[in-house]
Amino acid sequence: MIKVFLLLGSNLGNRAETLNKATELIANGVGMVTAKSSLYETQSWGKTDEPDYINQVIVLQTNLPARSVLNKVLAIELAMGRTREVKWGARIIDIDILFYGDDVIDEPGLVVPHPQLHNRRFTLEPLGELAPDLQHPVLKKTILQLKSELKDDLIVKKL
Ligand code: PH2
Ligand code: MG
Ligand code: MG
Repeated sequence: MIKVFLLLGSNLGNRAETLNKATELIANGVGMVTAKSSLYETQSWGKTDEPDYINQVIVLQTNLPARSVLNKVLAIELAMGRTREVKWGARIIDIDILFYGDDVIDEPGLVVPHPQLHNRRFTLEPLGELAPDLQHPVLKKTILQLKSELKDDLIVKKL
């Protein structure tokens, strides 16, 4: 079994309910959900005039290859009404793969570890709650170390 970390995010509609629904769909179709972080209300990163997000990290155990995990979470996004208009635009649901075990993957549409995770407080705070000592397989630093070097000052509030 591979341990997979996913980041969930929503900044439209009933955000908390959306994340719970997404977790349920992931548990039913992708793999066993073994841990969930708290919910965090987070300022929008990248496009700062967007509504605040709720973000959460969940941990999954699965035998599926990374590409299948990706295809399944993209299908869940679509089933939940996700549309893609502008980069970093508001969205009902976004599900990103942060880590797929220790694997380093760089393929079209599938880059793991997530190439931006170390730059984003909205990711490192919930990730640090679940796995502070996890080593980033490319940067060779723990989540705690990455958090201490973080330059992102956008507000991230644990709910
Ligand atoms: N996702 C983005 C862009 N900006 N900001 C926050 N706070 N949370 C997100 O999940 C997020 C974002 C692109 O996927
Ligand atoms: Mg994203
Ligand atoms: Mg995404």
